[in-house]
Amino acid sequence: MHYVDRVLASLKEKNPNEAEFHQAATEILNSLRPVVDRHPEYEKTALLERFVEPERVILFRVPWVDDGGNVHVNKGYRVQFSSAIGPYKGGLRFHPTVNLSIVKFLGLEQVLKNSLTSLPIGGGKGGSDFDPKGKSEGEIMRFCQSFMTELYRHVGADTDVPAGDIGVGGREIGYLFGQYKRIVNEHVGVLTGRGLSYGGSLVRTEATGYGLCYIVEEALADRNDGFKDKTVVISGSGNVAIYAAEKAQSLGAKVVAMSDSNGYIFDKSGISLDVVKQIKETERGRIRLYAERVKGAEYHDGCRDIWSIPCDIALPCATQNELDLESAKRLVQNGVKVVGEGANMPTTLDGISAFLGNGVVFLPAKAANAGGVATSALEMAQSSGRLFWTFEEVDLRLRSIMKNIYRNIDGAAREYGAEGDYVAGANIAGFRKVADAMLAQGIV
Ligand code: NDP
Ligand code: 2IT
Repeated sequence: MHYVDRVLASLKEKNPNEAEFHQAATEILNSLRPVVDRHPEYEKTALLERFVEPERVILFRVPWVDDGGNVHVNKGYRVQFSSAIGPYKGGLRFHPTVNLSIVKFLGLEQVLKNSLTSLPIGGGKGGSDFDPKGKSEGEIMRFCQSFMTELYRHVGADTDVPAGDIGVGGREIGYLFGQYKRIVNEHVGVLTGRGLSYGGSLVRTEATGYGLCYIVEEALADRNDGFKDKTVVISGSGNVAIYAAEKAQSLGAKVVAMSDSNGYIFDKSGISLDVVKQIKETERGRIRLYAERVKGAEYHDGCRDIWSIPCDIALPCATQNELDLESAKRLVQNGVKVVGEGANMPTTLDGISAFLGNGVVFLPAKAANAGGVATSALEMAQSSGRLFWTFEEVDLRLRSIMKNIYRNIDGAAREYGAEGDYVAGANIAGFRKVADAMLAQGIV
């Protein structure tokens, strides 16, 4: 049996009922077959077995009291996956679906993503099955304080630096940071995505969505094309989706659809992003309201059919496995040219095969959404240097990081005879640096 197949079989046996983790590991390890064949030292040092096993998994209780005086208990998670190339780094997700499988798949993806940024950050991920929807400000604050009252002992500016993800934005990072500072008595860069008044970086809010458009732009430029006059469909209407839409529009594209977990809006004359921002960022309301406010716009229940809208560029920016084989086939039939993953693992494995098999330019999450964490690393650099860079400076760095990622994944794919297969390219390019660091550091 091939080394990769043995590692995968053992991973599934030792971690049953972790479907998302199996999915991420299968995609990654399958890409690494030719790399492992060239490097027998990996098998000798059980490098793949160590690579897929988190260094540390922390599970904890998060008790909190709601406004009515009722006591609730949620689960808290932090998976410190790999510190081979830097301190653990990765977001926190608050969503009722969060479980160990999801946190582990996100953590494994993060290890390779962070490597691709070329910055010195290891990989981790965390979160809770807490549902922020419908909670009051006070409830959100008390939950964040309780979460950090346990987490603080496991994190630190040079140890593990969490950030936002689904359900965790600037508001939550503020409450988490306030509690950390109160307990530890240190004003340090222990979280990224902080507000600009207390150590945050310009562009961090926009970074994931902007970075996604920068790498798509690079892939298009490589084919003598660009965003201008392209029709774009973006799923989600959270942090990543909103700033992907903003950048796509500023590069001359027309964004015609966005969604949330209830349904999607279609506006053939182009989405008015101010209205989306007002609904989502200010009111924390549902995307359905858009169609009530903008003439000519349609709302449809159910988010999956967003992929039936014809477009040149599809940017899934909501959640894992939101784009399956059937949706991929519809996009292909409707002539999609580029798919850029803003969310983590939004496309199922058979969906990815459909894109690759039909000549669609497919930019996988660990490369395409790396702009967020890359800008987090720039926030860390500014924190330790006691510096504050301008918007233009951070944006320029982000752009050059995304260009560099594109060149690296394109180059790695070519080197291994898989030209244009950026899934292989991203997995190989990300893995190489982690593997080198692991080999150099001995059996740890
Ligand atoms: P937000 O919480 O800001 O927004 C999430 C969006 O996705 C919302 O529109 C939400 O709809 C929708 N969504 C969430 N869960 C589901 C679901 N189960 N089915 C359908 N829609 C859903 O999160 P972000 O924008 O930060 O994150 C979006 C994706 O991008 C995630 O996969 C995240 O891991 C990834 N990502 C985020 C980065 C960041 O910097 N924030 C960096 C890199 C990747 P609703 O409001 O109805 O729940
Ligand atoms: O998935 C991701 O890369 C994030 N949620 C951002 C992580 C970070 O540390 O900025």
